[in-house]
Amino acid sequence: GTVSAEEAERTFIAIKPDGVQRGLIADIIARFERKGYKLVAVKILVPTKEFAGKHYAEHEGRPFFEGLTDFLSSGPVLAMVWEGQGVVTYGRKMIGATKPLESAPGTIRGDFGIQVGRNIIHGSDSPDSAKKEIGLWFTPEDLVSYGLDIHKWVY
Ligand code: FUP
Repeated sequence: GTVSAEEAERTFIAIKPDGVQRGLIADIIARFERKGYKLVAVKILVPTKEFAGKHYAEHEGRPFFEGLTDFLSSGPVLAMVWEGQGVVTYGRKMIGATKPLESAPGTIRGDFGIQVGRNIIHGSDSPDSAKKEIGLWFTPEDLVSYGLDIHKWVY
């Protein structure tokens, strides 16, 4: 069935500098794409440390905050918005637990990571944080509205 762009569920996904440097962009995008989710915004950028602090504002004051924001601003990040039913919760399932050694095999962090400070990818943890994070990283005009119809483009 179809869902209007206004009511479509969206999540913010970012491949962190370790994931970009390790050449995992295509693998990670492929997982979301094959699941059936739709990529509606994407860009690559090096966030400033201040911007990284805004993204992780809820962790300000925690002992790992400095290291975390240094890390996120240390190189290119691939920022994306993915759309589809259940994409916030199921996206988190595909990503795996925060600590890679506690995330299941078959998840992104489970398959590729070892340390919590190098856990490859970020995904919004609720529809509310998805809204906030999409608004922080993208403008409304960045989000592309389109239908997916394979047959129309093959024939
Ligand atoms: P997640 O939503 O799975 O990315 O996890 P959190 O929001 O709890 O943590 C955000 C980021 O902080 C994690 F990706 C990694 C980092 N972190 C640490 O480095 N040490 C910790 O003890 C907890 C989190």
